[in-house]
Amino acid sequence: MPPSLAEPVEPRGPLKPKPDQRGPDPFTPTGQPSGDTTETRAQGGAYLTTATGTRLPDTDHSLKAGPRGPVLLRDHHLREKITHFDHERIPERVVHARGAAAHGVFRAYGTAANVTKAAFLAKDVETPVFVRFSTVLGSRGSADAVRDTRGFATKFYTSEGIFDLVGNNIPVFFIQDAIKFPDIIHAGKPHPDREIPQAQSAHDTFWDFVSLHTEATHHTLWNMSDRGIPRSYRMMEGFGVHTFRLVAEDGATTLVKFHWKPKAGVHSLVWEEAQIVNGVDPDFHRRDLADAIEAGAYPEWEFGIQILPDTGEQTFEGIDLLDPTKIVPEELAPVQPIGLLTLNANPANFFAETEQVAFHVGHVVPGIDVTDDPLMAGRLFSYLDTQISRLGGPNFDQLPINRTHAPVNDMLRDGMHQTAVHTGVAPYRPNSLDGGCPFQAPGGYVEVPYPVEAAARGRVAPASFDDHFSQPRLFWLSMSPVEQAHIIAAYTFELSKVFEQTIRERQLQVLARIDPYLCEQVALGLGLPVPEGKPEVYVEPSPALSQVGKTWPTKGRIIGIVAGGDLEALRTVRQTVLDGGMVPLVIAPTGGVLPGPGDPVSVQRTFAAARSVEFDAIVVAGAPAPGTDAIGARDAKAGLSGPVDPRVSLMLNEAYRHGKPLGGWDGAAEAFASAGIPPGAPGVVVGEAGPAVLGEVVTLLGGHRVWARFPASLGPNA
Ligand code: HDE
Repeated sequence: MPPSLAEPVEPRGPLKPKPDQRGPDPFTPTGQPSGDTTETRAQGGAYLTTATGTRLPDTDHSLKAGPRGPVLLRDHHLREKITHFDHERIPERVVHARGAAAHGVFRAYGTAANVTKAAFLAKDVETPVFVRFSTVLGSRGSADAVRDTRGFATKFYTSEGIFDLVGNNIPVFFIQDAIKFPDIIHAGKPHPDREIPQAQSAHDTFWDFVSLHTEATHHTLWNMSDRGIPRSYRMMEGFGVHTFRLVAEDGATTLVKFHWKPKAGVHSLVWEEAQIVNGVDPDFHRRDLADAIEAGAYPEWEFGIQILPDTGEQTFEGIDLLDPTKIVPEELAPVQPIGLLTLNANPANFFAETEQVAFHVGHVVPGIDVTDDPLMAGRLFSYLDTQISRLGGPNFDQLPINRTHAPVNDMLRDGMHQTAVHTGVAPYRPNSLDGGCPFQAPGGYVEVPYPVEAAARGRVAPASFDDHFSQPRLFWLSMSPVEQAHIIAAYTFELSKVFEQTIRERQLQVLARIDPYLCEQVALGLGLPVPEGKPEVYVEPSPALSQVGKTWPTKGRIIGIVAGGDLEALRTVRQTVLDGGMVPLVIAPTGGVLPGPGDPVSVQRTFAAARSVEFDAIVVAGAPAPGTDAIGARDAKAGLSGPVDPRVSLMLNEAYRHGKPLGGWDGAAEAFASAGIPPGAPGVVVGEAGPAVLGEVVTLLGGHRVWARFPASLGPNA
């Protein structure tokens, strides 16, 4: 039955959760299945109650001494309602505050079984997961498409306990030692006096720090590349960053780097597009993830490892594996797929799940161990510590989203927000009163007895950590010309927002040590002299780092269809888009259904609400209807003659400049011309009405952008 416009007057039965809102199976705080099979949503019942279940006949009026009299202090319902509201907010995460998450499942291929005994990596084992993506710098309400690193944190609810892989979409970090974390974050956060800019690195304190602290050069270069502005959470790689140590059944150890490879490909926004997105739809990435899952276009990643021998030096081909500012190029150690992650359910409640989920680098399971990377050591302390203040006490592991799916028999007791009702009298060991339980578990988690180097204690770092420039150069040389051009533009933009000239000049000196052409072009853009300095090292590029030049699936991509005269062709194209697993959005002057013969075609976006950034490609299905004024749909008229609506022209112009495939027929050429698109421009398909044009557009979309439209870097390394 369609929902009525009037307020309902009769209660209805409890609401079932939508299929994609089901969280992990309910478990008791001690990890046993709860046996609670009710599937109602909280607040799904018919009648309003207090927090303690007493039914309430009125929640609209405070208890008063008469209609015009004072409100009475004894009104418990008023005080409970307001007090609870007053305490609805908890502190946001100190970093990674802005995020979105989803439930899913991880299925292991079994290909890692020879290097790790972790039960969840054995062949065909399926493990429930919860994944939270995030930006780093912005606060909880900040925009999604800012230039920043993205968090990629995965909670595996394995049969042996929780494994949290708390990674990023960039494989290196700004610092080599955790003691520098407050410094980099203080530099990146808004200025302490005015608390601006929000969620940006384009400001003085950030560039002041990174230009002085050159171990940040590699990560900063990745941020300035297209990786800093992902198209979607679904289209990002993920990295464990640190080197981990795997332990096989026989005790043999291997060093590994963890990778997530998105099935949809690694794609980015272009900078102008990202800026428009942040105004038009600040929730762009959050919406994209939820919409895709709701539509059944489940995002998928392959989990992979680079396998590196566990030699005493903990280096590989001269690369220090304990240095988190270094990658191991895939050409030297290929990423070997070990399983598939599928995100298939949206959270039912943002606060309960996405906000309260608590990751911790120390949550590991038998078969996976950490290394002596000094950045990791600090993280092992920090994540537990931060949850205690953010989630208000030491019992956050009992929150439903954080509960392990393995049985829990700990001897941790009491504390704020304790929800378990522990039985037994002897939470200590040894005991006889509880029959000696819980016993220490044979075969449980044992830290690898890795020898500690005999050396004098000191605030020191290995000499290899002084190399801050070989890998930034490697990254720069691995980029395609168009990616290099984007990097030049990004540095130029960011540094042009820096007020202090000395900081800009200092950063140019850093760029000179990455590449002379990069430095020269940025200096040119800033109108500053090119400093002395040149790269000190020779490195081989790693083609695997480039995002350009490959072909990717188009499933789940969004095709805007501007409605024109030929409804029949529009219907066919719309259906073909759907059949291809993509999302068609029909754009027209007004909402409702398109006027014309045959089955009705619904409009998803009006000219007033549509903006190019929402679409991966646009098809103009004949001459678009002109008939609205530039403000709204009030004066809409049917009819195809007249000038192209300026909002359609703007949409096509932006899509063109952002390298998006375009296609159309019957009058589309005029629409493209109105957008300033030259005839015969690359990636603009004008032809016969219908699927042929669409086919070409989709083929172009497989390459993500029409790269030929971008000015490429013309430097000597191009
Ligand atoms: Fe984090 N980081 N981090 N970080 N981090 C946090 O933990 C920290 C680092 C990462 O979706 C905090 O629960 C230190 C590297 C992600 O809930 C905090 C250091 C990498 C998330 C914290 C690092 C990350 C966080 C804030 C330097 C990639 C979001 C709230 C030693 C490998 C997790 C929280 C989520 C969150 C500390 C560096 C990834 C304060 C001290 C390197 C994805 O504990």
